Amino acid sequence: MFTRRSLLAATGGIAAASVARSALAALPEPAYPAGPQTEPPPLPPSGRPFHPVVTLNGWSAPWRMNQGWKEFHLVAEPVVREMAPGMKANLWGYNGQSPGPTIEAVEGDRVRLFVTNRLPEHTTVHWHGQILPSGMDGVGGLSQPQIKPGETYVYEFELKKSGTFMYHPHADEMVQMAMGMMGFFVVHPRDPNQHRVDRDFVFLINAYDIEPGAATPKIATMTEFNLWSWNSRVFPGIDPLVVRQGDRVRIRMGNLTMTNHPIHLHGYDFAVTCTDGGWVPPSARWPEVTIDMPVGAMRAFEFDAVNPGDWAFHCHKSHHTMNAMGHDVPTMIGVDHGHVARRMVTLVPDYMVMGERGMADMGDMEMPLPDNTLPMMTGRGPFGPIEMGGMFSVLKVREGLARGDYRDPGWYRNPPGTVAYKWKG
Ligand SMILES: [Cu+2]
Repeated sequence: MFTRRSLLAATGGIAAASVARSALAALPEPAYPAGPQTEPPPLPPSGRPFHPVVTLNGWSAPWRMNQGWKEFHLVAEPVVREMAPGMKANLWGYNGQSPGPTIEAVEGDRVRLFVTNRLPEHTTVHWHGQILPSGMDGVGGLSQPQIKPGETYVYEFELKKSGTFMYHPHADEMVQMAMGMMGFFVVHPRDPNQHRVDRDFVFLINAYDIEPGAATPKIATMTEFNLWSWNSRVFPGIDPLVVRQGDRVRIRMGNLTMTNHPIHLHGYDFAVTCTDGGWVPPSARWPEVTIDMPVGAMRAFEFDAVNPGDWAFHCHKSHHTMNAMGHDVPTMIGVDHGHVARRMVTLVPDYMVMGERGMADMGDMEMPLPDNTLPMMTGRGPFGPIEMGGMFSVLKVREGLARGDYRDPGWYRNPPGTVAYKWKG
């Protein structure tokens, strides 16, 4: 799980922003992820200590220390992302994946971020939420020239505050964000015991419009997306959030879609503790069970995982927990088209009637699908079909897990007498 294919960057033309030429003699190697699974992060190999985050279906970028600078290398390039088993998308991302790797550093670190452009068009990187010099803010045309294909640019700044941030292009944004270019950026407190939690999960909320059977997103779509994803994965491709009972848990999210998402956690109430503007003072934290994620914003919430079980965790917009194909279905509830179906079958042997009693049948149906798409309602749990897709996962709270164990423990075994049951009169 910790092995990563490391590929050497072909160094393109190098344009230095404000860095000594000697520092650019050799670029840091950009590491690549092993796959679309969640990679539990190793402890920081160098630099100041911190408690690393877990990127859902993702990973954290390695770095090297160079004369007091913490150096990262992002390569912007086309990638293939498996959104769930059975469907792959042609996206743009960083270091072989969309989203790119999570950048983790510590308040006070001086970071040097090399960005190599291997896209067919120019790009930049904006460091959303960071307090930095205007010329490092990454807005193409405004704060710097765009990075042309083949060029490498350098961003250098000191991390002024800890918190929850992200990065994304500020060049041809509509296209580059619709294609999946984004990544998480966590700045840990200088004191590792400040804001300390036991498990700290991060993901970006994103969305794509990919026709069933196609693989490349439609980049001009404004609101009618058909794949609602977390870290460019959809249920049942989103890993569960595995937690040891009693742990203090933090979940951090950023929203880079074109609409808000009310993210709902079952089984718990939680406190909103951080935004991309900073930490919420304890006296100002507010309780929720659903947190609305505004567009272009980040939120973190925390809870003590005292209640064991399998707890649904999802967007509360019901179209966002469905995959492609579910959005243009006509309403057939109450329509008796039995005799139409009998006639149709004589003409079209595979003709199928759907939806006259609702659509729950579809969650348990083997339907022929075009290549490279996903059923709109899918997933199986211990009691049957879960009938979900898109932005849905499960928080799995279990007794007695080891500290660093994030492996899926399977389904929860409910104690006797604690499951809803059928009334037999
Ligand atoms: Cu949503």
